[in-house]
Amino acid sequence: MKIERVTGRLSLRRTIETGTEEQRRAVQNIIHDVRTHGDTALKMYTEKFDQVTLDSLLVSESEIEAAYKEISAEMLAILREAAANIRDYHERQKRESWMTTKEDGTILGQKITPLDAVGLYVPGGTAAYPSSVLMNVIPAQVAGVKRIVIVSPPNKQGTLPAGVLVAAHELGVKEIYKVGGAQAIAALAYGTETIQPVDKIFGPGNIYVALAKREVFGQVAIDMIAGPSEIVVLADETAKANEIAADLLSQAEHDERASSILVTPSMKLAIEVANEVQKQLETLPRKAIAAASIAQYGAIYVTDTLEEAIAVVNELAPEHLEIMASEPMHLLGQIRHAGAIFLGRFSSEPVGDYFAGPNHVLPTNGTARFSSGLSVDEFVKKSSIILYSEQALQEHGAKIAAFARLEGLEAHARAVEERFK
Ligand code: HSO
Ligand code: ZN
Repeated sequence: MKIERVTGRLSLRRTIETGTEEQRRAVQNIIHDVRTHGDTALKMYTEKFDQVTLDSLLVSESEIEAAYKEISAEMLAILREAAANIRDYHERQKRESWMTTKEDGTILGQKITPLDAVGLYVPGGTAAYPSSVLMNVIPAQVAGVKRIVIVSPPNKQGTLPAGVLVAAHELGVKEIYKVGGAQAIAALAYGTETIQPVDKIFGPGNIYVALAKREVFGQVAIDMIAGPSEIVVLADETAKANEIAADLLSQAEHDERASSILVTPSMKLAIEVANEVQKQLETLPRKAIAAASIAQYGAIYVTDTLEEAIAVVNELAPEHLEIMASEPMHLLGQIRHAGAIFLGRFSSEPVGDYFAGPNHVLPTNGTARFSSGLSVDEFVKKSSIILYSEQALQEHGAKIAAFARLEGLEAHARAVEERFK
């Protein structure tokens, strides 16, 4: 891992994949086909891209049963405990509707309503994470969303990974469709004979999925466009090199484009961590991915002081920040930009990926400067409430009419005055 002394400005920002003109056109064609041919188009594209012919897009009872046979009782108990922790944490995010009354009888308020229907895209292959099913479905349920739909590309056997099916079934998700890619996003946005449209689409996917989400935005809402995972470790000389290296590699194994960075004022620690990363890499099953990620997007930044290291962290605005210093809680106040903050050596990042309770869908690419992780808020909307009393309108009506005439909107002014003719 390269060690650099840093002084100036830094940025984690990798270029966001925007796709080629050809890819955009392909996605537009797929969406058009799904809109005009519905299920027929979905099955045709599933044959073409996933090389499997399906009778039914909907996951059947017997597939769920088969999935349960693949998951041990111990694993099921772990999944349930994680789900309970995640539910507990998100319950605290729930916001209540509110109303306030003034002396003249005016009532103002804000009504919180869950979205009616949401869709979750679960990517195929090794990125089909059961933990992400929990992280997306649970906040939706806590918000009160009634209809939750999962879509995911089928494997060659025409089914979905057991872990994904069990996680979804545990949460009571009934609609799980075996369809992926841009065609799945089109189905969620516009609907087909089998799949009723939803109001908002969540979840990561490949470039075609990302482009399709961008394409249907407006017809439906979409969540953030998530980039590859990132971890920044802020450490002082008291931290342990082997633990830091292990945590850096935990995110490096996600993706060749994942980014793992250590920021420290200690050159001694920097050298130790660089050696440890090399050593630990050797025995990782996903060594090729992790090594590529470390080579391209890994870094160790050495600063003169801990204060400067904190400044670098804020500059990077990472998805995950681990603070491994003697008094991590004392540094918390100085951290301004990070999706999730892990304090102390026993809060290894995977604790948050799977189990602690906070969401693992977090802002990447420096977007922690202005956005937050997935929460219950993303599954509700707010309606404002206005009730003016006769007394209130009498007192303020003329001002409202005057304001309307300033904008040249006579009908607005008269609407208010009509009450007092
Ligand atoms: N670290 C990922 C989430 C995840 N990790 C899922 C393991 N499974 C999000 O940044
Ligand atoms: Zn992870």
